[in-house]
Amino acid sequence: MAVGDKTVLVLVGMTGDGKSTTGNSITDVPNTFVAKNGWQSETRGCSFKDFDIDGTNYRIIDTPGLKDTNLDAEALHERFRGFCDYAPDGVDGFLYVLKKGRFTPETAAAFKAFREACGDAALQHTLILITHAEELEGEDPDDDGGISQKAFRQDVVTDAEKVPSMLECVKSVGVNRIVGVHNKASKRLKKDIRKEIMNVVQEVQISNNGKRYSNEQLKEAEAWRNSIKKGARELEDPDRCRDLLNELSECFHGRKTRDQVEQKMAQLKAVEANFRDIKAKAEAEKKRAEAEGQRADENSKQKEAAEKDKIEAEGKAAEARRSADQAESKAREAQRKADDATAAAQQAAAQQAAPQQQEKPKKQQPRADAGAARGLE
Ligand SMILES: Nc1nc2c(ncn2[C@@H]2O[C@H](COP(=O)(O)OP(=O)(O)OP(=O)(O)O)[C@@H](O)[C@H]2O)c(=O)[nH]1
Ligand SMILES: [Mg+2]
Repeated sequence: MAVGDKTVLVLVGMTGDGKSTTGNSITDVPNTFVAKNGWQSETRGCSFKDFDIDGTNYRIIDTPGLKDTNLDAEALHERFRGFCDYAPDGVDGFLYVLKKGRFTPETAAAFKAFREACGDAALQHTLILITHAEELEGEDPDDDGGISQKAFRQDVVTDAEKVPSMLECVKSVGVNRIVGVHNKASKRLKKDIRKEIMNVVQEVQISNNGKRYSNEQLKEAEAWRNSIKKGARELEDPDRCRDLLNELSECFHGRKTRDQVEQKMAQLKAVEANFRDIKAKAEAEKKRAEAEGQRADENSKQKEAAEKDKIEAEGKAAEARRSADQAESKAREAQRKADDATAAAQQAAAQQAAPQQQEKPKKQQPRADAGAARGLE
C-alpha cells in the first residue's frame, strides 16, 4: 500500500478528549470514526480514512486513548503503536488532541506517554489541537464573532504559565502549532478550523523539509522498551522483575523518565548480583563444611577399622600364643611321656640286667675259687 503521495496524520491523545470527533471534522464525513462519550476508551484499535481537500491527498489515522483503565500499559502500548501499520512510509503530523479545561496530572502523564511511545523525535511533527474551544464561535454562528486562533493561542499560553506541566507540553511543541477546535461549531467555522489545521500541518512539513517521522524512530522507542523487558526477564527474583516492569509501565504513563527506568534496572541488577554473590559464598561454605565433615567421618572410620584390625591382630596373636602354649605343653607332655618311656625302658632294662649280674658272680666264684685253689696248688 503506497501512501507516499499522501499527507499522513495521526490523531493521538487522552481517552475521551475528542480524537475521533476531530477526525470526523477533518474528513468532513460524519461517523468516519466512532466517537462516544464514556469513561472507557471508545476507540479500541487504530483505523484510518483516506480523503482529499482541494486536490491534496490525506490519510488520517485514529488511535486508542493513551489512558485506559481497562488495559495495562503493555497492551495499550501495543494497540497504540498499531498506527504504524497504516503509515509504512512515516508520519507527517501527529495531531495531539487535548480537551480544553484543567490540565491535570493525568493530562500531563498522557502527553508524556505519547513522548515515551514515539520518542522525542515525534515532537517535531506534532500539533496540539484543543477541543471544546467554544470561544472561537461568536454568539451568532453566522457572524465572525468568536475569538481568532491567534487570540486563542495567547489564552492558552496565559493559562499554561500558571501550570508548569502544561507550559512544558506547549513549549515542547511550539505555541504556533496550537489550534483551537470546536467540533460542535457551525459548518462554516468547522471549515475554517479544518483549514487552520491543514495550514499548520503544512508549516510542520516545511519546517521538517518534507521529512517524515519515520517508523524507525518508533522502532527505536520499541527497541528500548524491549531492552528493559529483557533486563526484567533476566532478573531471577520475580518481585524484582515485577518491580522493573512496573517502572516501565510508569514510564509509559509519563510518571517516570527513561533515565529513571534505566537507573532502576541497574540498581535491581546490582542488588541481584550482590545476592547471587552472597548465595554463592554461602553455597561454597556449605560445600566446604560438608567436605570437612566427610573427611572427619572417613578419618574416624579409618580409626575404627584400625582399632578393629588391632583387636583382631591381638586376638590372633593371643590365639597363636595359646596354640603355641598348647603345642609346647603337648610337646612337653610328649617329652615327658618319652622320658617316662625311656626311664621305664631303662628301668625295665636295668631290672632285667640286675639278676644276671647277681647270677654272674656266682658263676665266677667257683673260677676264682678254682684259681685260688690253683694258686694254692
Ligand atoms: N462540545 C464539544 N464536544 C466535543 C468536542 N469534541 C469532542 N466532543 C465530544 O467528546 C466526546 C468524546 O469524543 P471522542 O471523539 O469519542 O473522544 P476520543 O478522544 O476519540 O475518545 P476515545 O476514543 O475513547 O479515546 C464525544 O461525546 C464528543 O461528541 C468539542 O469540540 N466540543
Ligand atoms: Mg476515539
